[in-house]
Amino acid sequence: MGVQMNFELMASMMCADYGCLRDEVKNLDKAGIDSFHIDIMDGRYVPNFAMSLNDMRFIRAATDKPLDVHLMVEHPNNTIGIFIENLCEGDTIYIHPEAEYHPSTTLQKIINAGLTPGIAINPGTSVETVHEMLRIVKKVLVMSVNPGNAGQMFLPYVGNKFETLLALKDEMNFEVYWDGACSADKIQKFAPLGVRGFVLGTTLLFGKTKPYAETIKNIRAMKF
Ligand code: S6P
Ligand code: MG
Repeated sequence: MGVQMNFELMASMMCADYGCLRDEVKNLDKAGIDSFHIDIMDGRYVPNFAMSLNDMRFIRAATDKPLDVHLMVEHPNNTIGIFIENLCEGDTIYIHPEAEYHPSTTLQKIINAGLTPGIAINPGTSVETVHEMLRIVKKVLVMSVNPGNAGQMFLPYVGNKFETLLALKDEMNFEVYWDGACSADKIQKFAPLGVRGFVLGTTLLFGKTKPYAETIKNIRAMKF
């Protein structure tokens, strides 16, 4: 007998078709996506530019579902205000702790604004170096690829980090999320272990082989 698993699915909007962004948002919304993952890059912290503030604002206005904003920028403390003022309660901002001298100050600004604070952890960053921040964040986004691009290969050594974080999450009151090369077999394995949500990019959602509604329905119908 299968067990009903309760997990969230986020759409990685850097993989969407910008020729028809409004339709993309509408279709994903109707297909039952839980939130929209917004990858903001500055060309310095990562060697790429993905989405911008304007893309984020457009999507914020085009849906009532939460946004999940992943800042891959140097010194987010300098610009956090412009993201905060364009988001609302229920939205999450993740920062990369190694991109800031005092990441807990930036996280405090997110908390004070009534948004959900999160940190994103790179494949090469160990949990030990961010341990104290686990006390103040609500979400931890584990990067299972190096940040900067969609369509990369899963890095198997990241698996151990999920185990470490899952063992701490109840005591320290945060949830664990997956970002990068997320395939159905990863959801099948990690949802039952307690990973709360998965960012779907080119691997599972935007390959364009099936309508979004069918892909999402198939994932939710998986047997655990
Ligand atoms: C990577 C970014 C991610 C990607 C996601 C795409 O820097 O943070 O959110 O958009 O990994 O998924 P996929 O399946 O193409 O790896
Ligand atoms: Mg991301």
